[in-house]
Amino acid sequence: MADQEALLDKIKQAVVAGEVEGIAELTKQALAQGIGARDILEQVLIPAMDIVGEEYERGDRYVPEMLISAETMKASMAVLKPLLVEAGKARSKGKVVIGTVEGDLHDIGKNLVAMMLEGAGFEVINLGVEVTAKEFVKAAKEHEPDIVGMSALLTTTMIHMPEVIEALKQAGLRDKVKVMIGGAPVTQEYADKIGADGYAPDAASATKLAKSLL
Ligand code: B1M
Repeated sequence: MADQEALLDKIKQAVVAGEVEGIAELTKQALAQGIGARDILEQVLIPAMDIVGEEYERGDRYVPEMLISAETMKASMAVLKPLLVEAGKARSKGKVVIGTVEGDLHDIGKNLVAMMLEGAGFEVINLGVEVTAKEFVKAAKEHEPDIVGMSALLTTTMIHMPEVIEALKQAGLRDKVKVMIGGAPVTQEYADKIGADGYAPDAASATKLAKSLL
């Protein structure tokens, strides 16, 4: 038990310090010790990114250091992904087109949401980052999803969410898809204000929300 705690702490410190090399191995060790993929994610990786964010906010860390921590988290998540996806596997529940909005490079949370949705049996088309309203509409036409999901981590980029909703309206697609949004600065109040169909604060509730929207 103490060994497991020490290992989890090592993973957390590695993410905070941005030690990409060795993180996959540490993650595999944790899994081999019987620690669940979801526990590693929720008890270690996400709190590590919170520490990184707080340090950045205090001015104790610069953007490149924030990036290297993000890369470290991604390397750990790559090991966890098959397990997280497998954990909730069921047959296709519907199709989701998801992306981070225009001007926004943050993709860890969005990828996590995509991963959890896949695990819950959704087909997910991940458009990546800095997705413009035009690109969301193009993807909605091409893939005919049940849900369009948008993520934003910046107060300066969440303002693109209503633009996407408007563009879907203009393209005559708004009635054909549900829109769900999320990301740290986004709230239920904001979702209501811009006319989104739903908001989720984290990846687990995003999956619940997606199911309920259909
Ligand atoms: Co940036 N960054 N960053 N950053 N960064 C934040 C977001 C910030 C809060 C840090 C801080 O000041 N404390 C701050 C935003 C302030 C604000 O607007 N309120 C900030 C800033 C300012 C910036 C820059 C402007 C810095 C600069 O250049 N001066 C810059 C902007 C670049 C750009 O996007 N144009 C920038 C850059 C970066 C990096 C590129 C270095 C890197 C991102 C790398 C990457 O993602 N590939 C980065 C990082 C890593 C962070 C922090 C530290 C961590 C974000 C993260 O991955 N969290 C972040 C501080 C923080 O959040 N603690 C910060 C972990 C992730 C699992 O959580 O993304 O919230 P999250 O996702 C959650 C939920 O939000 C939700 O579920 C997810 C899983 O539970 N969710 C959804 C997310 N999307 C959803 C969609 C849904 C439903 C739920 O439905 C569709």
